[in-house]
Amino acid sequence: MERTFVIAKPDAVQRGLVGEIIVRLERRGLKLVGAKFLLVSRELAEKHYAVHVGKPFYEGLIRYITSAPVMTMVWEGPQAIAAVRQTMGATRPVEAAPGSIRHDFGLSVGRNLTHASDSPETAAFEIGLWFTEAELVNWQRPTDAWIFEGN
Ligand code: D4T
Repeated sequence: MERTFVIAKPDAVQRGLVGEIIVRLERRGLKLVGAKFLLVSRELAEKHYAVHVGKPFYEGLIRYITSAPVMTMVWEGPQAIAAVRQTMGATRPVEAAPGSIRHDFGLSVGRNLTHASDSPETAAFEIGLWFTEAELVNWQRPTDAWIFEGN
């Protein structure tokens, strides 16, 4: 079973889309194992976006993610990383597939509503950065056998 890290970014919170994002991931069959609503510090934002230091959009990205509260989450499921990125859609909303969150609710890359880990290494790093082990919940769902093959 794979875990991935998700942020409903400030624009998603301000626009009242946190519930919509959660509904879509729940409906897909993914399982929520951690959640935290917070205002992101510059220090945490810089650690999260360290790979983008020096890029033209870096300062704007840090300003955006620290501008208002975010909802951070950890979701679990088979191939959760790929599944969640598919549900989010491509980074640029106008390139995101119809039916994806970024397509259905977004227009600008700098206001693309969500973040989701893009590889197992990134997921491990990001979950460790944003959550402690004690904040993640291992729990059983009776419906898992109807969603996860081989369960
Ligand atoms: P995140 O990291 O938010 O899930 O986005 P992606 O994984 O889909 O995209 P990314 O790492 O390439 O970009 C991180 C973040 O930077 C913003 N961005 C990106 C931007 O404002 N302008 C740009 O030109 C690019 C490439 C959007 C997402």
